[in-house]
Amino acid sequence: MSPKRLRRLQEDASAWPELEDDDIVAEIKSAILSKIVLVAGKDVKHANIHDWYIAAALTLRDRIVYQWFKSDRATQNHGAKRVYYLSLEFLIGRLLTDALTNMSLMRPFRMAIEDLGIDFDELRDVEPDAALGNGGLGRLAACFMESMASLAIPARGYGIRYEHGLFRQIVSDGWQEEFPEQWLLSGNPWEFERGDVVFDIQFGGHLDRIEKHGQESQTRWIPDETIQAIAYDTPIVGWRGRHVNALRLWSARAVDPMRLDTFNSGDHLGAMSEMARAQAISKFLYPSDETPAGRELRLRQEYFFVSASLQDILNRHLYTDGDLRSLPSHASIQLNDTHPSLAVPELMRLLMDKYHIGWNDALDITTKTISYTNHTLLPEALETWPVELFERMLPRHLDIIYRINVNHLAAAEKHFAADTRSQASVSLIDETGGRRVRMGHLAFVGSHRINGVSAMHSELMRETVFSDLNSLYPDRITNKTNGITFRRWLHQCNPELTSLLQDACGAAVLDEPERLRMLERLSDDPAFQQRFRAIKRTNKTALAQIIARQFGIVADPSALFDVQIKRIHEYKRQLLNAVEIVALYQAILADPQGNWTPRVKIFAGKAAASYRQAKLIIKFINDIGNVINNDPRIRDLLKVVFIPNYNVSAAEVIVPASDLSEQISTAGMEASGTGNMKLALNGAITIGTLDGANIEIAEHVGEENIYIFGMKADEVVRRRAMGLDATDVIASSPKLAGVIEAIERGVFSPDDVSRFVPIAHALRFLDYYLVSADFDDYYRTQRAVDTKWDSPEWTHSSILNVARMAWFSSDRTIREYAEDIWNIPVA
Ligand code: T68
Repeated sequence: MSPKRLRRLQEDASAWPELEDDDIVAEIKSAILSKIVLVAGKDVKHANIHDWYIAAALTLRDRIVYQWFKSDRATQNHGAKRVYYLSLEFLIGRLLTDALTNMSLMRPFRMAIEDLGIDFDELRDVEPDAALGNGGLGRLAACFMESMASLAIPARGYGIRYEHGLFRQIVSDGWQEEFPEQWLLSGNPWEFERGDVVFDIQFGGHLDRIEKHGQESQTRWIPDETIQAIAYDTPIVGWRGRHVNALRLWSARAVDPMRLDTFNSGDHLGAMSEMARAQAISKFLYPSDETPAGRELRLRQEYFFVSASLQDILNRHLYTDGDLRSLPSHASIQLNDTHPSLAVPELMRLLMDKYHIGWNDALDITTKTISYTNHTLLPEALETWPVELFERMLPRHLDIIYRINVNHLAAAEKHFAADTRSQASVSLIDETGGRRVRMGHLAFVGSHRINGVSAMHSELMRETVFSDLNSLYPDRITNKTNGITFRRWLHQCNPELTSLLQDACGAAVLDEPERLRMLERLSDDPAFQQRFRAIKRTNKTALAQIIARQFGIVADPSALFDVQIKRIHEYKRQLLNAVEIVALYQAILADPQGNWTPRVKIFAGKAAASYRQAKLIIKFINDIGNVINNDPRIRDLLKVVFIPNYNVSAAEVIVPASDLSEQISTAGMEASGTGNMKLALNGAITIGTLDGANIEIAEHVGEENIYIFGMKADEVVRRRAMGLDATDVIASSPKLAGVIEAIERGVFSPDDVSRFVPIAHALRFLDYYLVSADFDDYYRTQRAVDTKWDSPEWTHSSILNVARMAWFSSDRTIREYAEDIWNIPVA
């Protein structure tokens, strides 16, 4: 088969059945074999599994490239508007299976690889996760990239090519330890280094003001440090391979590799210090912000990738259009959180200082082009930077921010009249306790649209953090509830369920998720229920085997798999889950012959390296697991498993194997959540609070098919206003009191009785996250789960969860962005 015919087959979805054609398999085999020889430079008989992976990835990449060119040409020919998605994080995971499914080449590749005598699953597992993100925000960016490609929206993601992604978590004696992650160690077959796409990024120095007679004075920035940004492009293939976009990640380097004079004088390390300083920028994801040096590096990262991306965007626009005034009709720049907020002053600077556009036009172009997504209202996560640091690192940007602020405050003065509190609250500069630049405000004022990520979160944005800005600029805040890509989070991670869904709803369900609704009529059909349950059982068995192999813990696949997988954070309340486990343990001990539902409690997640309480919670989960898993009186009715090093690939195994999805954040604190969507889509029933997108999930799946408990957001506010002491709730809850006493007696830490005293103390006196206040309701709700578990009613609800999740596809979310924010037509 000619490559031409193969490409035609890939492009034409109706030719899909032909893809089993032996010719295609033969063609792929021969391409892989030649990569082993020509790229790895090895005789086939010496190739190791890693060589096979690289050869397979490159073979696939060759086929993607043609599609990529085609997509680019089409965009150019139609003069289509492009989206630029600026994000410091892209939590991509593995790309091989993603690209294979989207190119409709999974079956022939699998056959070719197996024919070559290589185990496909083993080959797939060789690929390291690209973990260029911390959690939900980074994963959302990756889902959005896939959806934009699937919807054929011309888009480019911009970020940093971190040499080390999110740390590798090892759990040693129950404690989290962090190790550097090395995803690039053995090369990255997906990326193209663009040696010719290089931009200068400048820092520091001072400003010169040039007074021009009778004109606006001009400001010139004389920076004193220059480094370079080099582009690396990774193709992102959309569903059915119809469209391919690029993710462009920047790597930092010094202008000169070393100072020769210093080297020759004998100072070999000193000669390379400039290189080290430059390269530090793209070395690590989110360096610790505990030290001033760490914070400064973070701001350098933010400016570095914003400046490189904007220079690139403007270059491309000038090349295709020639007039920067038309930028807003050809480009939409979406800021993923405040991390790229410097795009506002940087775009202003480039337009004014480099392209000589006047202030008013520059501001108009900027606000019409940029929009901003907010992902958190937690005060400690709202980014601000000391004015002093700005002055030193980015004096021209501070100058521009001040000028934006002057105009903005004049409008605020008019709007708020005598209300000086509101005037101060909208200022881009926080004057309370050391002057700081408010990055969220900067992004807000420099954007035409600001969005939250769930209905409740967007409403809270209007009511709390941005209420005054909202009153000054009404209608700027809009909601775009998050979504997930079904290709990765259903089709790839749960192929058996996907094939059942195709049987039940027609093959078109892969393209039209609304068809999942057709499951509703089958939700009580015993034969269908049985098939549905069998698939869940198979997925659970696979997970149980991993758990047995890695931790020596026996997890019975017939038990309820109760799963909490996400970053470890106090507001996400893994502690509430753990406290409930202890209460259940005590209840089983008190009534060993009771009719208890067997459960496996599964946790996975990383804590920020500097977050002590979160790391103590990890230790707590592991220690209670140690006691409970080894207590013969429990007769395996309750197991606790902490799966280390949670990442995208681990999620792809855990999600399809879950029965119960723990979404138990303190109401008002989780902006949206997206794990909640992945789990429900795979048939897990949610136990959760009325927080973030849980509320919308409840509306879609129906309140009979979800377990809601706990205080609502307004009740949380009222309860906190009464103080954080939980003595009252503990006094009225013998179960909670029993748990806290056991913790204090050292039942779970016999080697160090005081280890968990900080946890007990928080439960008693510092109940900011309302773990104690919500405990009884949570415990009660878990017992309702027990009652329904493993019944036809349970399966019915589980099926209805799958049937009613279509709305949570990130395709829907992206369509809404395209329509309301980017003004881009979607086919
Ligand atoms: C998450 N935010 C939200 N932040 O917590 C989650 N923050 O509710 C939401 O579903 C998700 O965003 C997507 O909208 C984060 O993940 C970060 O990871 C982060 C990283 C650096 C600095 C601050």
